[in-house]
Amino acid sequence: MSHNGDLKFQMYRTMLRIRRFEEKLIELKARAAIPGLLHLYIGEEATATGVCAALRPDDFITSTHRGHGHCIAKGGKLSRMMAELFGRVTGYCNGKGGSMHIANLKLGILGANGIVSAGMPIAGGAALSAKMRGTDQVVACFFGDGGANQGAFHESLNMAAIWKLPVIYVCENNQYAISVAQNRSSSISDVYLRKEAYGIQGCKVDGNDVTAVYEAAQDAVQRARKGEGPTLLECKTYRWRGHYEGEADRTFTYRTGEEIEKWKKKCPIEAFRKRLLEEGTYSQTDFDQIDVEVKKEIEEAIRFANDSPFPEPEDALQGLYAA
Ligand SMILES: Cc1ncc(C[n+]2csc(CCOP(=O)(O)OP(=O)(O)O)c2C)c(N)n1
Ligand SMILES: [Mg+2]
Repeated sequence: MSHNGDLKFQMYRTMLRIRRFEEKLIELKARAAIPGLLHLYIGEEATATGVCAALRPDDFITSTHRGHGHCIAKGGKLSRMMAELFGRVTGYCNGKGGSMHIANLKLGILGANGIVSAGMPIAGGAALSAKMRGTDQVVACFFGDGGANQGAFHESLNMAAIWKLPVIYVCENNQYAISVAQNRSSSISDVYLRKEAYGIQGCKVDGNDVTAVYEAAQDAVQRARKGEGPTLLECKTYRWRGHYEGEADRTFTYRTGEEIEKWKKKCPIEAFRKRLLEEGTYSQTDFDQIDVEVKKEIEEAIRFANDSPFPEPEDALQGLYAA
């Protein structure tokens, strides 16, 4: 049975593509097949997927250092992302950006970003541009619980509030900023409560429940399109891997194995698969088929990346922006 057009099935597929893509990266990184730092999104897939499912292709996102999930959910091709991670010329940034700089204007992906919260002012700028051009495009701005304590957070939300900019500020509260637990860096555990300080709308949702995220994002997107201003949407979630891939040795110094196991039981993909099976619209055969398709897509992405050339040394200064 084909469910390709169905939103729920699409969301399931997107989450699985993110998960399998990054699982492959774990393997590649372990044998040093790719250069650079990798911050994996495994465990948090429902957040990017639910938010981006509420967007149109011509809407924008700004991303973070943990950006693979955002990019895939906004329509990024696994082949061009893989090529970027391999440093090949066919990658989204011609192989010069790597994991933390993947951007593609055609897809509305305004960039992953190695600087915490640096996407927040960019989101405000893109939203102001949409408003001035008289389009009804909106911007989803992803950032972490750590990012919520940066000055750029305050300045961006304040300005977006007074100018009623069409931004959905999506706080991915995975409870840690590197090794710092959120309760050591903030006196409140719910970031969305800060909406009061700016006079904007906001709420919190289970960031591991893709339909809850989708519905909350849809409300926020509708308000933004109507010119009713920004929303602060907090998604409670958890990262399964270390802060960056390779951190494993330090993991148990700031969080316990039991805590990680507890969250693994709340796997967003597994929970959604169970729910869809219970609803009875999809059978195990549908899920088996999707597994095969995604596996094949990833193998093809690796083949594409491996077959692509490195950039030429004389092109080193092409496509750079510097003052
Ligand atoms: C301005 C700035 N300060 C510090 C860092 C180092 N740094 C990289 S990621 C990170 C933690 C970010 O935590 P959070 O925003 O919660 O995102 P998460 O890694 O949990 O997804 C820090 C402090 C940085 N990249 N940029
Ligand atoms: Mg965090």
